[in-house]
Amino acid sequence: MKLWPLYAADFRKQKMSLVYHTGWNTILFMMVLAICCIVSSARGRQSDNDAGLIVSSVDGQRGRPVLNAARTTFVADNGQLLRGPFTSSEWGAPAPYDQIENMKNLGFNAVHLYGECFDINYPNPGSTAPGYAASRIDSVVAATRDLGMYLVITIGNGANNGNFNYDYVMDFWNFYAPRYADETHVLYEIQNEPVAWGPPYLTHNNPPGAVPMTIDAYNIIRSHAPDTPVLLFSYAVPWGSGGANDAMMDIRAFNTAVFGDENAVWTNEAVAIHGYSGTAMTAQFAERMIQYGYPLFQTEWAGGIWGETGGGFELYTALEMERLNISWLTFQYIPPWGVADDVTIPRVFKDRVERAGMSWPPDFGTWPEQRGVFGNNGQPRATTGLSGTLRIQAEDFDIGGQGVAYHDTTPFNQGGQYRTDEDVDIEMTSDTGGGYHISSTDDGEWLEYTIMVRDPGFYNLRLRVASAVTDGAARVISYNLDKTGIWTIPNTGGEQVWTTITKPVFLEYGRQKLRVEVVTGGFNLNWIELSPATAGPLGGGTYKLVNQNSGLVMENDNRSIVQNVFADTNIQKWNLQHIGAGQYRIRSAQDSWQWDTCILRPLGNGYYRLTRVSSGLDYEVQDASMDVGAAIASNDYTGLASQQWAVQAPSAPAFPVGLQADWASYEQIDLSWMPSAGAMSYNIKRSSFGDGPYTTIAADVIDTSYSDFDVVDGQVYYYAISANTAAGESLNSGQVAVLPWISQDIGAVGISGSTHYSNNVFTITGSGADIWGTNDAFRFVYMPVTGNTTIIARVASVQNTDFWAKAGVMIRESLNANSRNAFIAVTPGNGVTWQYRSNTGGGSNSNNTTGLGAPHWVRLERNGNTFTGYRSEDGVNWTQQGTSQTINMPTTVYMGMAVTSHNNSRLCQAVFDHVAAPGWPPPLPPMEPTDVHATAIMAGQVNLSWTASLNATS
Ligand SMILES: [Ca+2]
Ligand SMILES: [Ca+2]
Ligand SMILES: [Ca+2]
Repeated sequence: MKLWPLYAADFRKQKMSLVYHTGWNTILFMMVLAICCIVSSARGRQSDNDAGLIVSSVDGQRGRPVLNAARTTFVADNGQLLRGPFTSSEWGAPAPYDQIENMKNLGFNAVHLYGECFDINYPNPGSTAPGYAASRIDSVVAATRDLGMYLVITIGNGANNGNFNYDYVMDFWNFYAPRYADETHVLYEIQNEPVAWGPPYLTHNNPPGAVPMTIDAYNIIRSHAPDTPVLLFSYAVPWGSGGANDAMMDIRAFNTAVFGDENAVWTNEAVAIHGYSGTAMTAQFAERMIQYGYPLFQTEWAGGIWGETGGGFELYTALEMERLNISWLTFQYIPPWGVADDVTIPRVFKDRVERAGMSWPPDFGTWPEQRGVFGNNGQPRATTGLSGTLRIQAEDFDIGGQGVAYHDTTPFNQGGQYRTDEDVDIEMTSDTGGGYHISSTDDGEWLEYTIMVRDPGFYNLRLRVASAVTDGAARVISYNLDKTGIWTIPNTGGEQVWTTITKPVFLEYGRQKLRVEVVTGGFNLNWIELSPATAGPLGGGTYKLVNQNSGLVMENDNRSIVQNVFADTNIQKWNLQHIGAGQYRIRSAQDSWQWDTCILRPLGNGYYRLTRVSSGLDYEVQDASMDVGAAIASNDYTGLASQQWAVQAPSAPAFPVGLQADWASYEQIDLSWMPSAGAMSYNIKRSSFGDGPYTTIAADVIDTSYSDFDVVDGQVYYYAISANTAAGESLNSGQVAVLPWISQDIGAVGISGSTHYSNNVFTITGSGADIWGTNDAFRFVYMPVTGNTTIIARVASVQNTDFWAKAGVMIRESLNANSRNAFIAVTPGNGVTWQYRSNTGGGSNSNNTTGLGAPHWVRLERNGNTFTGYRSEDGVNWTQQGTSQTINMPTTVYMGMAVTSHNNSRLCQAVFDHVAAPGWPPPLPPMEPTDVHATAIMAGQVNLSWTASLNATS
């Protein structure tokens, strides 16, 4: 079994195999390991005695990286791959020592440094000469040396990407090659992306001479630093196996010039590659280069993740580099600054690795978890197209042991079958097909399976179960999301009487851990199946796609998509064909042009999300425009009406749009809307709960406005309206929530902000220069509150309009810009900040913790005149941010959520959920009662009983 192909060093293999192949003993062994770590502060990296230990103390300088035996890459002195994020000293101070040290906690042992950026005019008089960042580079060399990490130094491109300056490169290496020649932890990478594209550089004219430059720079480095590993070429776009053939032209030219032999075998060199031809092409390039015998080093790539516009760590290239045994440096930066994403933000890096069950043996610390796939050559079991079924045997749970791949409450495998060194209980099964099943399930146990979902969408999830108990229950989690809720396991009439239970689930694209939780045990589990839904939520046919916000339809405008007034023309109609898993091909009724493939995701209110299969992003009308001709684009889904679509027969009546509703007084809510095409009258509907069920409070209203007098101050009301037309009643309009919260801009904002509320999620936009100094400018969603109070919210996201954009919870004395206030906020680039203005019109003070980012919880408490801010990763464990402040405020203050873009020409969008404040959240709708029993007692009397339902008050 090739589980961990990365251990080049035998000592490590032995130790790690102990970890993997023991169940109960794992924890004990890890404890012993931990104790060893504590007592061994100085460890000889080159010695075999303790090199397998996981150490997080300062270690001192590492030995030279060497090419591994398989000649795939440079590895550390203990055989580990080099892995790291980047920092830059091109324009200012690089990451400081403590931030570099923190990288060890993220599983890294290396740093990529863009040391200087070349001056395109060098050596013209007045241009910047190499050496300008020497003291900054020295600091990173020293920090990585002391921390026992490796460092790859290169020349960055600044504003001249895909270019190089020959004189600068030569003078740079004449300056720096001798400077760090004796630093055994340093590698040199000649020049970042000297050409915008991939190989062969020999034939590139723009700029020409990248191969001669490489040859000359290499000779300079070698003349000063004979033992330092050198990375060559730094191809931005490796471009598959053909690219590898082209790269061989460059390599042969290099070899001939440097070694006098075009087939020279490298001993201290590797080809640097970036990932900008995509995962598959990059991997194909690497495989071919390895066949040619030339080692590689991945020194830059970045990408998105399914369902997110943001960048961040792109898993799949990293997984390919791990599979191919190639060291990698990802394009996420070490705080405090950089040009991509902060690697310490969990959403950017750590969460992605964990969600995917990705693992590697860290040089330091205890993360990532040591886990892997059982069997299947160590590769995740993958869904097989839009019609095939993936069956995962329950007994093939992941490798990693107790607390990592599973939780089991009893020592040893009580069934004694199949995997006898694990604690999970496994028996032979009597079920069809034989094999084994999981037995002795107990409350709270769980099992994990790393899977690969190649086709996102709707699946039928099946569990093969047998149970002699009536109250068995499970829950299935994947992509870190609850897919099933609590799922009752029926009593099948015996522990060997098997049945299959099914639930429809939505699965995101990609590698993910699928976890089966035992909510209430007592059942047996043989296998788990995933098959794509064979029918979609809508039948195939011709539809119009109508935006909920604008009421306008998608139109094929010469193969770009815009919104327009529906005029029943073919360019406004679309043929939808279900191809499996809820995925639909969408073709224009005009010319059959296939516009896209989308998953139709019903929202329960008659509308759909149109989620692109390729990206996971959702179609929306750009900027929520109401204008004819506005573009249709895809973006992160935040629940806005402009992202919700009616998929309707062309003849369906138009639904009303433009519904507005707000308090007119404490006893009156006024509604108004735009007249809709074909409407003869309107029906007014209201609910106390989001998305209904609605009660029609007025029917056949002729006007386009209405006043609701049957309301009570302090409650939340949801309204929707429908139109009555000759063709019948329309779909309900989008819903409007009337909240006890008030939303307004504070101070001098450049653009007016907005607040949208749906399903307990607030989407708030705000502009404004800042909440800081003597005056604030932002969007505030608030309520007046009297006395001691607390507000809690999770900042689910905050748009990066500036590293100092802010989204958080605030208490302020007044609605004036210069008001006293206390504020705890999440920023895109500066972590969580606690700040306050103690005097009206006075300055502001703050205390921030970097390395944190949305999603993150914030809490603000008032106790008398003492204000305290807290932050939390999970809403359970809270850490005070900064110190409590005494601020004189009146008994009644304004409390709520605040968003500033820190950029007056832009709106910053922030999403808040889990908001808790006095009287908020409003009560949930009661669930239907269950288990209703009627018992005849005597003539004239029947007794009824039922199970109390969630949230019911009577
Ligand atoms: Ca057990
Ligand atoms: Ca068990
Ligand atoms: Ca089985």
